[in-house]
Amino acid sequence: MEILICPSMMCANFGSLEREVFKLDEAGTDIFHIDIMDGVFVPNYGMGLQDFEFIRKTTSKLVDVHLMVTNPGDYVEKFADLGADIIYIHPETDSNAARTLDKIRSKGKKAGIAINPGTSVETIKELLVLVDYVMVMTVNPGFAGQKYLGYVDQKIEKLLEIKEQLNFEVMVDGAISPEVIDNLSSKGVKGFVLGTSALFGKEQSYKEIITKLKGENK
Ligand code: S6P
Ligand code: MG
Repeated sequence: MEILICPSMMCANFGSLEREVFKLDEAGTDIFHIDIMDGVFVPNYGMGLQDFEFIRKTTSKLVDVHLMVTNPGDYVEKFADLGADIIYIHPETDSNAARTLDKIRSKGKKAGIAINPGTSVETIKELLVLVDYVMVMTVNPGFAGQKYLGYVDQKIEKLLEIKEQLNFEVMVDGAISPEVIDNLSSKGVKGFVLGTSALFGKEQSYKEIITKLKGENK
């Protein structure tokens, strides 16, 4: 099973964003991952609409948007219209996540939920028939460069057991290192958001890193 590599663009070098996108595209990126934050749902700000639009027009690869904002239902149509291929919402901050997921799909886009480390499978169970992707946060969302929270592994296993039957893929986001990829890809996790732990700020080129990760995790 080929893994999906999703660079977290808030970790890129903004001094040369266009070059970063070209290099990552050419290196084998599958999905560009764009973190949007509102300073309320998480205590930080991520990328903005202009960043999203710039990256969207600079690559023909898939682009996702990870909405770490309160009431994400108010924004999904906007991002669908701007060309997001996959839209992740946090059900923890949406009083009608089922409606929001429907909205995403009715725009012809793939729908995803991103779930915090403290959110259990039981609380999102009914949403699983409405999603294409479940992105398990392996850090508390809001910041790059944190530590991997090992207690989330149990939840990942639970989701992997039911993913075929309910027809969704499992993705992970937060402190994803090459070791974590080895371990989780062998269990059936499909996609990996890569930030400072595996991809950005390293001596090796993006191409060397991504080629190696894909070669080792088939
Ligand atoms: C922040 C965001 C993530 C990070 C990414 C950073 O919570 O959702 O996408 O950008 O996890 O990766 P790393 O390897 O620096 O933890
Ligand atoms: Mg993210």
